[in-house]
Amino acid sequence: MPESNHAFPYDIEAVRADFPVLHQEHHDGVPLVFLDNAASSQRPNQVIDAIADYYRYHHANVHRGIHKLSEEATAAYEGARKKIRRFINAASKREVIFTRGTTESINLVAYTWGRANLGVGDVLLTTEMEHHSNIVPWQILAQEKGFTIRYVPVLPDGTLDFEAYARLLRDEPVKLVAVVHASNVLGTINPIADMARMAHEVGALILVDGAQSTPHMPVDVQALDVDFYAFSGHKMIGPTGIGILYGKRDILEAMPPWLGGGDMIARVTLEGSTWNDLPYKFEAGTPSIAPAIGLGAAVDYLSSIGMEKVHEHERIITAYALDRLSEVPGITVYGPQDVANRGAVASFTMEGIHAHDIAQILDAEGVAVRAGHHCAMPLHDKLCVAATARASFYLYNTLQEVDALIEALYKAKKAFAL
Ligand code: 7TS
Repeated sequence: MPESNHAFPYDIEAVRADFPVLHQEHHDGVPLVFLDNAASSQRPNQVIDAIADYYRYHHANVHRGIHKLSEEATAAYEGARKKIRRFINAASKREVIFTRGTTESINLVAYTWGRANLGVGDVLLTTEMEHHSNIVPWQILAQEKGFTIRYVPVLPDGTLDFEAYARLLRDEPVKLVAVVHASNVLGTINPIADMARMAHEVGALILVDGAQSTPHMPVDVQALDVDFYAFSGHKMIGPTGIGILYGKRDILEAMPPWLGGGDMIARVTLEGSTWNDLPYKFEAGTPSIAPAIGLGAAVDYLSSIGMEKVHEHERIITAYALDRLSEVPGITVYGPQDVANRGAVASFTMEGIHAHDIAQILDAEGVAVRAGHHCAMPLHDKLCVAATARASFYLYNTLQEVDALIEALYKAKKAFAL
């Protein structure tokens, strides 16, 4: 068991000092222990300052004005896109589309690529461990287009059933695999490079939901060889209302646009319109300029630490959390036990106490966790639980905060006379 935060690969106190929200008292003198990072992370001063600086000194609409402010805003907005391209190693900035977040990115693919390419007789293959945002858009489209959705089962150890994946790819006319990189409930990290190779072998494309992976580990879209990759800014110390859809250039070029309006056109006549180049074809209207710039600053911050180190910190803290949770009588933790293939979330149930009651008692102790189905109802059905409590960690969390969680859980047991 690591005894101190010196085991971490970077100076955790220096990182914490950058996040003002962490230094408040929650209820009457109880320090805040923020363990709800899978829902949304906190922001450092560097991100807050980048947004404030933009609004104070550089704001104008982008891609339009000939004046200086518009040029500055455009340079900052496009500069953020370049930073994000580097962060995920996309081949070109044309492959990096700004959206409102993971949900919108997946919907974009569903309503453009999906609507043009999926029909009666086709199969879309997804999994039982998806967030609703990688299930519901496909269900809505399937009702319209008549294709079939099949689900790769989750095994009792919290990993995907790869025999079933191989069999479904072999036996079914799969056109698209839509899979999560890291589960927001189980923590499972799926072997995306292998899954992409297998999908491509049968001529299918692969879309990856990277909402819980991009913030926590190095992501290289070219090494993974994925066709689409979606993620959100707010889970990676960036602003809300901004996210990314990465897509391979030739696939994006062939896709029809989604939202129509300003910026996404090359020429408009009363008879019809032609489309702008990538990525603008998919960015209709005035974009979320300040959030994009904030996301650029978030990427700078994460890169300055190094994503390998962020991941290493999370492996240490998750191993410690799993270890300490297993000491608490009556607790069941879901997902793989091996932290090599697991992200920094620990979802659990406690015998005799509902997940919502756990979260409420923890809150009184200053410990913020989420309780519920975490937008993964089919997975909770599979686990045969209505709700779990979830502690999720990020780059600023400490071993002492895990200890605070465990102490608060013992208080919950006491409150319920267990
Ligand atoms: N995919 C996964 C795996 C997620 O965890 C989430 C959000 C999303 C997609 C949707 O992201 P959004 O930014 O478009 O909303 N997950 C959670 C969660 O676990 N608790 O709150 C939100």
